[in-house]
Amino acid sequence: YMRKYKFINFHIKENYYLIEINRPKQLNAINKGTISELKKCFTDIRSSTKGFYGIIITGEGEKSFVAGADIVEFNNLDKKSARILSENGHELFNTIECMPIPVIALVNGYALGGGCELALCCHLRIATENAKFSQPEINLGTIPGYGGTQRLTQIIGKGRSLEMMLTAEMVDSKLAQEYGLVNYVLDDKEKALEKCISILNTVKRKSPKAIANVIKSVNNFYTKD
Ligand code: DAK
Repeated sequence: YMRKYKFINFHIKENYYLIEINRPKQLNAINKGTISELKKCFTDIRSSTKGFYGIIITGEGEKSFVAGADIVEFNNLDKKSARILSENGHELFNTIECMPIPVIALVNGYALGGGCELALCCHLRIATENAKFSQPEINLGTIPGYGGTQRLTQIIGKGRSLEMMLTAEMVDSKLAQEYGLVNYVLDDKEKALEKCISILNTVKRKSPKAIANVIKSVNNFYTKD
């Protein structure tokens, strides 16, 4: 049994799962509904990983992975609802980070704000040439709301991470590769998908228990309590 979703497309492939954020008119910005659907989807997957070697998450179309949190929703946020939103985002992104099978972000275009944070909680990032990363929250007078201050710093280091978060400047795919923000850059989405699948085909020959334990142990390096 698998659910139907409104804001995401969920594909069950032969031995991996493919999730597409499907709000192309909003450049796949993630609203509250998308966060809760992703939460349900990853929770379902977590209980049926047998025979599945990974999860690929991407944005519908060629232009954007996720252009951030849905800023239209920000208009009517008060202190309490902002806190709930941030907590829900944190829960989802922690869930993704702790999945027992590898999660690969196929970053096809804009990965801004919450979209960059979504890519960061995945285990690997494979980008297309037109990918652009940024943490522009400072322009809205706030900070990354879903754990980006920690994860970006873990992945690219303090100096680069502070520069991205203080300037809000976009980092293109070439610089992202130099930073180690992405594992690989491919010409287009089709080639990037092939690369994701080829990585998963390599991983699938390993012990599922060892894979889960590698992810768990690496995550432990960053756990403070
Ligand atoms: N939310 C909602 N709609 C969006 C959107 C977004 N983030 N990004 C783009 N769209 C919509 C545009 O409004 C436009 O809609 P229509 O006008 O067609 O109705 C459509 O997508 C196409 O966009 P453009 O016409 O602007 O396309 P361009 O190619 O000209 O420009 C762009 C692409 C990505 C440069 C531009 O769309 C842009 O600057 N978008 C906004 C990017 C952005 O600022 N994202 C937010 C990042 S900050 C927190 C919780 C969460 C967060 C922080 C705190 N707490 C609770 C504490 C997270 C913050 C963020 O994610």
